[in-house]
Amino acid sequence: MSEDYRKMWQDLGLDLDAHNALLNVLGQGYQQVFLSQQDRPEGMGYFDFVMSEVHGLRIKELLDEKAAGRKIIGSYCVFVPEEIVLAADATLVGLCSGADFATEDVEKLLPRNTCALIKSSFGFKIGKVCPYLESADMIVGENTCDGKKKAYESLDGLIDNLFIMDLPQVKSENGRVLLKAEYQRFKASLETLTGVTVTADALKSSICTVNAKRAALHRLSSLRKADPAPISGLDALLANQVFFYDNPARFTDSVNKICDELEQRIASKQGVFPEKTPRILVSGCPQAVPNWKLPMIVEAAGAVIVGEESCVGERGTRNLTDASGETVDEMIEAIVDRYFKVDCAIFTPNPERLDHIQQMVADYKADGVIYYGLQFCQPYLMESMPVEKALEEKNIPCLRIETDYSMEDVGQLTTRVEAFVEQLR
Ligand code: BJ8
Repeated sequence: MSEDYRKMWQDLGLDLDAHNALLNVLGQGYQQVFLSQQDRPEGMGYFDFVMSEVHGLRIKELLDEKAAGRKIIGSYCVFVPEEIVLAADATLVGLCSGADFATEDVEKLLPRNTCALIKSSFGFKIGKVCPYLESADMIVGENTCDGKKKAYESLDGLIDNLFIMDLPQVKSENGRVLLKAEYQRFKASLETLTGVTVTADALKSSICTVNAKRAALHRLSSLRKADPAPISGLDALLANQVFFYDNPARFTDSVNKICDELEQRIASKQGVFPEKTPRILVSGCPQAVPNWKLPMIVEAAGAVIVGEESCVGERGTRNLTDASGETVDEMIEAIVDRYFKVDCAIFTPNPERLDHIQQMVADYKADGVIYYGLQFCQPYLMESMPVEKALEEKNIPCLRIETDYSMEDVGQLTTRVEAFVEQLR
């Protein structure tokens, strides 16, 4: 560890011992899971570098931006519109929440039966181990599931500038009105924080920037339709995870470079798994960095993941925002249109999600679906019932997995996944 980095973390108020312990676990996990894969696309070298510098160079870049007067906004949900953040001359970072930390202390503030994602966000704050969280000038919490909603009440005492965004739960006209009002309130709050008024030009440019990074991921997704699969599910998930905190233009460029390489692989029928390897779609809760447990198990079991119906995946990135508006209001309308299509399980009813899962099965030629639910996540576990029913009616095999971030159930999950993969052969 360089002295510069140590000083940077110290200045952010991180607990250095705890932070180092986290970085060690992260580094070892990454090495074990990613670097042991065979025949990876060369372009993944960029993401290996990003991961090795996740608490280093990227944090330094953000701190340099702050020193130049730019504000950093942290978020826990894909409903927070990056377009508006960029247009207000600020930078958005997703706060990952994909690992257990300080669990004992967290359970003094939250009930034990809270999902791992929420507990993780608290653990990173209480343990003072997340440089993104500590460098943020504003954190956005959103009223989505009950767990998050109530957890933000407790987080409010731990975080200085917490902006709570109220989100609709029904896709009605009233729901849309609420979303627009909340995005306008968010815009006003950002303008106060940054001292920058969002202009039509800035908003148009930021819409194009975010569209470009989503379009790069659409291109990557589309290449995963090929058989043999040109990229592993693990590597594709990593690209979807890095989407949340990398510099947008550099991310877009790097994903497009991988896509160029994958196109050549497809042309020469070069795959990371042999042709006719069982193909799996993962559907359900978000898998945030460094939660690589499920794809690690699935791909070690001899199947390949070809898509993620998830907020760290296609649910979060599909649909571009119409950039043709000429006024700020017209473009806010377009942003509302785009985000209102996100089919999170907090919506009731939520038939679009069922349709999307079936569409993805067809598009990616998946042989089966693994429904991924975090323990105690009511919205996604409840919604697994209609999803399983709809898939069963179409004779699409589905395996429901309910788990957390611990490694205790890896053996048991491996047995179940292996049996499922066998069934697909
Ligand atoms: S738009 S999925 S990112 S809310 S796993 S905390 S739902 S109990 S994360 Fe999400 Fe936004 Fe929806 Fe996407 Fe609650 Fe479930 Fe925990 Fe969850």
